[in-house]
Amino acid sequence: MSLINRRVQTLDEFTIQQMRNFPNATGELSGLLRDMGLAAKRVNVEVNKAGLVDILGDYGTVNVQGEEVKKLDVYANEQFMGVLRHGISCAGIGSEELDDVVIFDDEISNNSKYVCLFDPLDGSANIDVNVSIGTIFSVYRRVSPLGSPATKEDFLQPGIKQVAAGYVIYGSSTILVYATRRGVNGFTLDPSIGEWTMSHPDIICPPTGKIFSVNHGNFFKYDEGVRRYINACQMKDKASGGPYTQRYIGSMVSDVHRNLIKGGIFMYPNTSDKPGGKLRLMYECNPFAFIVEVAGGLATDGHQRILELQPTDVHQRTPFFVGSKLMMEEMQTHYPGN
Ligand code: P6P
Repeated sequence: MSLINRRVQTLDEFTIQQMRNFPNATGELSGLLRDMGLAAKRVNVEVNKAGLVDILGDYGTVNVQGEEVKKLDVYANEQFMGVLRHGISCAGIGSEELDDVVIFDDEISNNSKYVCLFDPLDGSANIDVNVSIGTIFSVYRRVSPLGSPATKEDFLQPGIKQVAAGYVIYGSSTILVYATRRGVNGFTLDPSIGEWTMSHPDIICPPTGKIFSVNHGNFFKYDEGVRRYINACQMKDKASGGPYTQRYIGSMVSDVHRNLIKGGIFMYPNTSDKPGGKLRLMYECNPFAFIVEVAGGLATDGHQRILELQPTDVHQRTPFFVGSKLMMEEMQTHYPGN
């Protein structure tokens, strides 16, 4: 069949179709997801140019258009915060880039149902070596009364309360994956029409896999149970579902996305020098935990389900284990205290 006639569903068409499944839907969540898609397209343009920074001028300088060249993560933060502030769906945001949450506090925003937390550009240290980086976001329904400004309690909800979560990978192609309780779907940016087009419908995390992802450089800083599980992964043979391979890009969105699609386990355990772990609960671990659980996988801090952790701070960290159900269950048998 000629590609010209290929019927491809766009993100906008998909979110509107999803809304039709909920006759009482106001369209606010669909609107918020489309807003995130717009900001991601803008960030994608700048990320793709990042390799040309010499032509564009170093960050903090003024480029040929006379505009100040911003650090990409600052630019990305402004893009996501901007579309949400000027949309009709979000009352406020929390961001990896900002010390505290931002309450939009205007009449439209105060009547908006949702708040959003995001890491606007995770892994940005990888930009100058052309490794994929990404955006990670999480959406909660407010617990504070509509008509009033959002409050801190709207942001400090356990991950189980998320209504949607997603990520963008700015890589060899640019993909946006998001989950609601109804499923996980992936959209690849088609630059020829500037639209997110359905490329990964109904993503399911394979119940097992052969990939384990962990920073081996920290091996002797991990708890004994984690070291025992890593050794077990390295000793897998055909009879025990192996051999396994270790894959670790050092960019969470890429590592977790690959394991979500192919099957595998991603681990960022606590270490002797980071006893609380490195990754952030609210805008890195909760979104991925939600997405992977909806797709059939599991996510814990080594002891309990990530989505059941009660947050006390927007920037708090947690040990993080996420991936295929059977691999996660095996890992948990090695982890101390289980
Ligand atoms: P390490 C990137 O800085 C990041 O936050 C995640 O994207 C990534 O998984 C992790 O840190 C890598 O950390 O300590 O292994 O370099």
